[in-house]
Amino acid sequence: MKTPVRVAVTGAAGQIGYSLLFRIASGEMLGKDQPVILQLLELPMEKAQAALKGVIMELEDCAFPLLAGVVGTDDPEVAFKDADIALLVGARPRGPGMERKDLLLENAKIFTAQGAALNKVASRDVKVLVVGNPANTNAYIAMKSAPDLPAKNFTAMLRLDHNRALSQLAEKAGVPVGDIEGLVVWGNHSPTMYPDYRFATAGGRKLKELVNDETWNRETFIPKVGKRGAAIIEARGLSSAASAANAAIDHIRDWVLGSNGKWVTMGVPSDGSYGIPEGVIYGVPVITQDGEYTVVKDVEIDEYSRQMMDRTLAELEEERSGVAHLLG
Ligand code: NAX
Repeated sequence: MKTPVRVAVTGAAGQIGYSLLFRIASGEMLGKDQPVILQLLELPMEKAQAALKGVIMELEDCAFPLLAGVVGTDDPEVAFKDADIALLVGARPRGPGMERKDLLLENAKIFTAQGAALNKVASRDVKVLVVGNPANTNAYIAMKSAPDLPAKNFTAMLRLDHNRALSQLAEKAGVPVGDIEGLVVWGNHSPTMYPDYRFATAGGRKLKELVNDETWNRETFIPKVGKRGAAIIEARGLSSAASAANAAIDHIRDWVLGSNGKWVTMGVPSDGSYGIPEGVIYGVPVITQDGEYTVVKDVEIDEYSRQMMDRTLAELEEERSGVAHLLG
C-alpha cells in the first residue's frame, strides 16, 4: 500500500467542495491505488462547521477504501499541516453592494493568512491550486505570503475555462472532445481570458482548417467561453460547481500524474515569457510530467493575440496593484 497523500481542501462544505471531496476520496484525482487523507477547512461559524461535520459523516458513509483519514477544522495550520496538495476553494463571495475593490481586499486577507499558514506547516513540495475567486490574484497573494515555498508551487485554476473551450470547439468542428490537442486559455480567470485554438488539432487535423471562421472565433467563441460562468448562474441560479470540481481534479491529476504530452492550461507564476511580467499568475499552455509542469515556449503570438493577451494582463496588473500595499 502506498503512503497516503495529504490533501487539504478549504471551503470544504461549499458547493464545489461537495462535488469535489467524494471524487478525491474515490481515487479519481490521484489514482485508484493512492490512499488519501482529507484535511478540510471551513469558517469557524457554527453553521459552516455543522455543514462540514455533515459532509464528513457522508464521506464516512461511503466507506471509500482509499480514504485513510479525514480531519475537519477551522484552523488553517491544522488543515495545511504536512499537506502535499492544497485546494484553496473557499473565498469571500461578492455581497450586495460590494465593490470589486472591496471583494479583492476581503479575499486578500484570507489568502495572506492561508499563504502564511502553508508557508509554516505544509510540505515543502505542496502543490497549491487556487479555485476561489479572483483566482489568479488570490494565488499571487498566497504565493507572496509563503516566501519559504517555491513560487512554482502556486497555481490558479483556468482548467474550467480550458474545458469549456474544448467542448465549444468540439461541437463546432464536429470532432470528439478528447481528440483536441494544443489549446490554451491565456490570462486571467475572468471574462477577459483569451481562449486560443490557433495551434489546436483534432486527430492530426488543424482546427483552424476545420473551423475556418474568424468571425465565429472573435464574436461567438471567445465571448461565449469568457461568459460561460455567468450563463450557468443565469440557467441554474447557482454558480458552476460540478464542472468546477471536475476541472480542479483534472488540474491536479495532470500535474501529479502527467498530461502525456498534451497541452493543458494552468495559471502559473510567469517566468517572464510572452511578455508577461515575472510573478504574475497567468494562464499559459503547459505540459506536465513527473509531478512538474513546463510552460510551452515559443508559441507564435500574432497581433490580435497580443492585443487579447495584453488586455487580460492589464486586468491582472490592476488587481495586483490593488493589493500591493498588503504584501509589503
Ligand atoms: P460556496 O459559497 O458554495 O462555498 C464556499 C465555502 O467556502 C463556504 O462553505 C464558506 O463557508 C467557505 N469559506 C469562505 N471563506 C473561507 C475561509 N477563509 N476559509 C475556509 N473556508 C471558507 O462557493 P462555491 O460555489 O463552492 O465556490 C467557491 C469559490 O470558487 C468561489 O470563490 C467561486 O467564485 C470560485 N469559482 C472559481 C472557478 C474557477 O474556475 N477558478 C469556477 C467556479 C467558481 O465560481
